Amino acid sequence: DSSDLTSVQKFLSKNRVAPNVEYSGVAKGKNVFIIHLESLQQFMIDYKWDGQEVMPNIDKLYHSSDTLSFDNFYNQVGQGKTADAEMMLENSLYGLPEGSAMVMDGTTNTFQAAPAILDQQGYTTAAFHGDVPSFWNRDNTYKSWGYDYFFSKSYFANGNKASYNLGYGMKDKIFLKDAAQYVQQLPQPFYAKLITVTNHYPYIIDSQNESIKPFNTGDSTVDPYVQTARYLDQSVGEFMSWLKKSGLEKNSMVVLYGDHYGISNNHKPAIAKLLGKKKVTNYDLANFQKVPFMIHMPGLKGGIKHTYGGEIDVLPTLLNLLGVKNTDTIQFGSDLLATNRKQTVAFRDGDFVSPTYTKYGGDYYDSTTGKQLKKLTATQKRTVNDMQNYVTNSLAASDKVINGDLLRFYQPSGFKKVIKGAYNYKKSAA
Ligand code: GP9
Ligand code: MN
Repeated sequence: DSSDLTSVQKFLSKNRVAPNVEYSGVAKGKNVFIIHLESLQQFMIDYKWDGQEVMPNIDKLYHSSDTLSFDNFYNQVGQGKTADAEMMLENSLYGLPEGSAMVMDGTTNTFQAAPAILDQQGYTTAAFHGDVPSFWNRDNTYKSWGYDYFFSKSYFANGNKASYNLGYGMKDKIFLKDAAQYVQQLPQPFYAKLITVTNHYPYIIDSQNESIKPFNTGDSTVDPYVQTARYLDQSVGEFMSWLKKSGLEKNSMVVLYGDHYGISNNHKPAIAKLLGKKKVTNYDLANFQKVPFMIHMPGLKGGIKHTYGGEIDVLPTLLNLLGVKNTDTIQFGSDLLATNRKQTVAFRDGDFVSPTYTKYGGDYYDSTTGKQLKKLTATQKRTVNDMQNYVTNSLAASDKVINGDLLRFYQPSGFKKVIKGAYNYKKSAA
């Protein structure tokens, strides 16, 4: 009930961090692109294989002086995978300990999500995905989040041709090219989310798009990952050139993120080979949960930032850049550019990473050396306990918000409740 909301608010106000004022509003009024890089992991940045740079386009963006890049940014998903990533990115709420919140609560719950917040700032909002709209219950959840438009497969002229599809939907290059046609017609400023799919297990690539050899770990689940990652990189490269050519780049902020690991912890020998190690520890596996996170905008004061953060922190970061007031929202992350961030990053199972200590698979490590701490000193114990409490309480409070549908009792000042019935994503007959 609403007394649960009071305890959540207490927790949040105790942990609230002021955003970086130097960056406040630098992207005010810009179009926003959220480019979801399916299963893309941070270790692939600057990775060389087969005598080549695997992802030259994404690497170039990563190192651009107009890009804010983060090299300690973690995926924090649970069983909901992509859906958990979307939930965190656009609501700063964690996915649930089991199942997918988008599926279980996306239709009925009240949310105060990025599309609704920006819609109320005069933005047009649209999501794009080259598969059926029901996957992860997106068609219902997006209404609750206030998306004006949801362009799924049936909207694309090429969407249903077998040769234009691979794995989970339309091939990324075709999808992004077709989506651009719609993007171009959106009234500005707009917020557009583009969800790629080709770099998804089992990493199927067709011969005409093969441009690099598979890895040679001998693990057939892992080896083709590099081929679809290369394809994703080319797709992003083509999209970015279109953006420049169209003239949209100069008034847009482009956010790119990897949603979760592509190579799961069930493939330790292969992971060791890819990282050039004899064996992987739980510390290596914790590091392996890093995913790319980049914000690109002409004129942005960029650079590679080392702050520890994750998907939960994206929305507060973006709202600060966009100059949108964000002082009384129910959000569990904090601005990645804030100077006094907590930097304890929660994994969905209660493990965590931080600049000092890492807990993964129940083991503790010194984050700076990677050395396992088999026995903690009293001081270490205290620090680690504080971190654990923060992580446990944060996850529990977020779960309370979703399980209790607590946002129905709350409205940030100036925020208008989303009317789900106002949205209809069905393609009307031509
Ligand atoms: C399907 C795609 C994949 O629509 O988003 O979801 P995932 O399996 O990565 O959660
Ligand atoms: Mn995914």
